[in-house]
Amino acid sequence: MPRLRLAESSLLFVGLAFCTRVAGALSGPAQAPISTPSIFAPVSRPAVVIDAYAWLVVAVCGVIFVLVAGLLCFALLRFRLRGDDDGREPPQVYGSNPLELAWTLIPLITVFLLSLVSIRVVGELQLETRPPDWMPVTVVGHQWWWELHYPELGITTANELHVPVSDPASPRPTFLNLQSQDVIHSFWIPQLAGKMDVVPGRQNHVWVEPARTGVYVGQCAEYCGTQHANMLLRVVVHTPEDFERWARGQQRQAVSEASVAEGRDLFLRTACVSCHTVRGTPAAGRVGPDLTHLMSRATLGAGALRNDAANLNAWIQSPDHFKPGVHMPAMGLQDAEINLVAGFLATLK
Ligand code: HEC
Ligand SMILES: [Cu+2]
Repeated sequence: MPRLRLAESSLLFVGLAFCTRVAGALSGPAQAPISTPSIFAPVSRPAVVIDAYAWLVVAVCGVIFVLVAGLLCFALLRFRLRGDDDGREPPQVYGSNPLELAWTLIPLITVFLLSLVSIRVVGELQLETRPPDWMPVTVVGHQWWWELHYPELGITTANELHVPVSDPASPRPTFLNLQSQDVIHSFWIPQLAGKMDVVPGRQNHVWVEPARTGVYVGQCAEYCGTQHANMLLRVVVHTPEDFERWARGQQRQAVSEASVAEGRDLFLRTACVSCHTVRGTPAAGRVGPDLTHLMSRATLGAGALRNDAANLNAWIQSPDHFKPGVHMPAMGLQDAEINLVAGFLATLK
């Protein structure tokens, strides 16, 4: 009974949609501008197209469900066992060509029409012809954080993707080239685009074209080890002017002679440099996130904790406390040394 199974899943889908809306309404104003990562509140083209397509399928399946369930209920009531029945089976009817034809052709036509729509939607998601104003970003999935490169702008950062808002009149989509450093991850920002696996040795692609500024949260969507749940991603959608400002800030070198020299020297003498890069210093490690503009990010450890002075100290002292199993060791520094190093990092705006 494939139609019934479809109907069941669409009912589940509608139920989930409803619960998400109710939960959204109950939870009140979300913490400031970060919107709930719901696939039912798309703000960017691939997600909008997928949302519309999903509702079309739900509507078609809903009609089928109502028809089938209605007929079933009708038959149950109309032909139920009544008091005046003699209990004998009514005459059975075998073979009706019009009926056979109807329940073969109607599902066939339905599936055929839906597949035509699917093909069109898949084509649209590929976006073969790119508008002139597109921006490339390379995303590298690591256990358990995201490395981000802007090849045209010469920017490297982590866990926070900044993109310009896209005006439908002159679209500015961002094309993401997805790679993995270790295992399979999955890149997913529910409000902006569908999920896309991030596979070692392969380059997958996804694009976003956000129509509204704001902060949209995403999450690795393929189990990738113990800290999979703490592999969050933020997408900050800026006005064009703000995006330029952000990009210029990132291109700048944050280290200067005026940087807290003691903390900087200690950082450079510690094994931190074999895993982290700070542009403008000899630190050029690639194992962990680029720290050149650490303080321009809102979180530490891919969303594990808020990025402030106290948390920075606590993280350096014991990253494992916040992300058990994390690939950054506690370096066994004295409290005073941690203060110095954190003091230096806190200047990297
Ligand atoms: C063996 C490699 C390694 C060493 C050594 C190392 N780190 Fe890390 N570090 C990492 C990795 C990997 C992460 C990302 C962890 C995650 O989010 O899962 C990280 C994350 C961080 C972060 C958070 C960055 C962000 O944007 O979320 C800071 C800050 C940091 N390290 C500072 C330091 C300091 C300071 C030292 C030296 C005392 C150090 N690290 C030594 C690998 C290392
Ligand atoms: Cu992952």
